[in-house]
Amino acid sequence: MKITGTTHKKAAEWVEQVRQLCKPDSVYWCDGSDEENTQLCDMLVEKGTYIRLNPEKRPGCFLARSTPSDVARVEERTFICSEKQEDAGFTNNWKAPAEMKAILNKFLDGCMKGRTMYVIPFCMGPLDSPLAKIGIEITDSAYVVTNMRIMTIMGAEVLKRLEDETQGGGNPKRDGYGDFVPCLHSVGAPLEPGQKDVNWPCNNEEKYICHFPETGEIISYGSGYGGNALLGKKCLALRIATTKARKNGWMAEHMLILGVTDPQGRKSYITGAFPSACGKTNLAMLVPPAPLREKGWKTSIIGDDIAWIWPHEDGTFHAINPENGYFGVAPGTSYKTNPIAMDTIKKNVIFTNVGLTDDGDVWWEGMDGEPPAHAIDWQGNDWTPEKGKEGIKCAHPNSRFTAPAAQCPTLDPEYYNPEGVSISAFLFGGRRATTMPLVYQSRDWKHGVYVGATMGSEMTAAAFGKIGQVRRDPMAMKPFIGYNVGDYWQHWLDMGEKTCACKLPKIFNVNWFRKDAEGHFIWPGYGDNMRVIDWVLRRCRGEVQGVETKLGVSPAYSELDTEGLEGYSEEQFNVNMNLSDSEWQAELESQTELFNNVGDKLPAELESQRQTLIAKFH
Ligand code: SAT
Ligand code: MN
Repeated sequence: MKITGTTHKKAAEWVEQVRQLCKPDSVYWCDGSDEENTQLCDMLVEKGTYIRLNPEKRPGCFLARSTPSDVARVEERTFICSEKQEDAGFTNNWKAPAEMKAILNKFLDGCMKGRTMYVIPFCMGPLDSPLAKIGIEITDSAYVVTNMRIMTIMGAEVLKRLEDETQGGGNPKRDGYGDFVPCLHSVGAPLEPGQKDVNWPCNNEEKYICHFPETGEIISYGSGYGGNALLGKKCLALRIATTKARKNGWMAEHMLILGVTDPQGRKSYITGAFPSACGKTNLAMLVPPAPLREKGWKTSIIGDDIAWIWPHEDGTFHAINPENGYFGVAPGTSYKTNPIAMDTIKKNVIFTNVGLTDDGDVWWEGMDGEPPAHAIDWQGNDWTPEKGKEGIKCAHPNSRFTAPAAQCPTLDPEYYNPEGVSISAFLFGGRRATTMPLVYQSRDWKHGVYVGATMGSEMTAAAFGKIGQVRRDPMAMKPFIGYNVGDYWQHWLDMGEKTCACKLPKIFNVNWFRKDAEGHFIWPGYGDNMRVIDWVLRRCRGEVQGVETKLGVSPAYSELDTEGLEGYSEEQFNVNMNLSDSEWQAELESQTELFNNVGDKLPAELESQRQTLIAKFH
């Protein structure tokens, strides 16, 4: 169904206003149809932005290569533009809205010259969900359109819903009913008449990823990559959503949602927040180890990145995944580490910045089998395993696949449920070689909030500081909280009052990455993490006692299902669970830096939680 405009007055006016400012050659309203997608992909192939992969090996798949300067989110260029600086807080860059709008308007004026302006109506979350958010992204990138089509519900159906809402249709309980989130994106590369376009247009000098929480707008300029450009994801579903969630009593979190069926056939759901490089996507797609599978354990996935959570009428917290696809890191993904992901990305996938094999398939570091004898790397150069030995990567470390959730073989049927799923437990977990035990349950909600707030992870890449150094990443949300982190923690504490303690999700901390004295990982990780989740779920049901420790409740060795787990003795378990007074004194001391940075907005409760632990580990 072709669309040419909308009866939604505010949307129509906004699109016209943007058209006048950005001055594109033409305006195109996306209907989200297959035909439209085929046309856009064909056009991108013709332009050179997309390479069509071998239809026998990867049907319906394309490869895009970005410019080397545009390969990831740019946190230094990401801004929260609230009226008051204190409403952005120390985790965000800040500029006053009027000042930022003045800067942006200069760049936006004529920024789409020579290009088509695409209007993308999209919805995050099932259309009928009370938490669903309708957005309209305006972009001058067809690459963005084709990715948004995978990552969101997109097109005519969404626009019709928005229009219907002005007539009383749809779900009147939807947060944001009748309205939409305006998301403006430009690659910032206008074309002069006759000027030939490049494969990956972007602006190498200027990038601005801006959020206006008070008016709920997003404006992104200069980048065409990932979360900078697919505005439904980190910009809407996290930064803007956190501000709406705070106002309206729900939570927008950087969490996976995993379904687990136990041998009795009982289904439970947990969510988990993990900083980057801690195996979040692998956990979301976890396959239980053979002995547990044989007993009847099964897993399913709802989400791998973002959870929207609210106190449901049934008294428990429910969650939906606002996304419609997976934008996953390719390198390291293999049948060994993540068979579910490998099966999800067989067709209809957009690959960005991975390697291209001579037979028209994709390749990246860590894929199963031998590296190809020859390939084209992500920058378009010849690549051989010899080059690999010299440290030249075939795929960029942040290369991605964009794959439809519906293609995931273990997608949970409740993924489509507008009411979401009831959550039994929240997991927090960073990468820590020392200090943190394999798993413990926090004493209560408030203690759990403290555990999440002080979460830290050792860096595996030099991007954020020294390798091995602990970077604090509260709730894995440091770059994604759209307001002051102190207020965000207070919101978490307040959420604990929304229902009786017995119905709140139980909060656990896990650490898959502890090392022994020789520097080896103690816990095997990957699928075996199911054994920890089994204990977590039995704790939630009150079926195991656990043992009290200075931190909370941890499993007794006998409570952990270790069947078939070779080489994990009780002795190793004890090393895995050990709490060292000196390590904990250092840990608690190092948390002061974070708390001092938060300053006046630090909820007293969190410092009091820290003091309680200091007294225990003195
Ligand atoms: O590029 S995204 O922001 O979508 C993914 C990530 O960097 O976490
Ligand atoms: Mn993420």
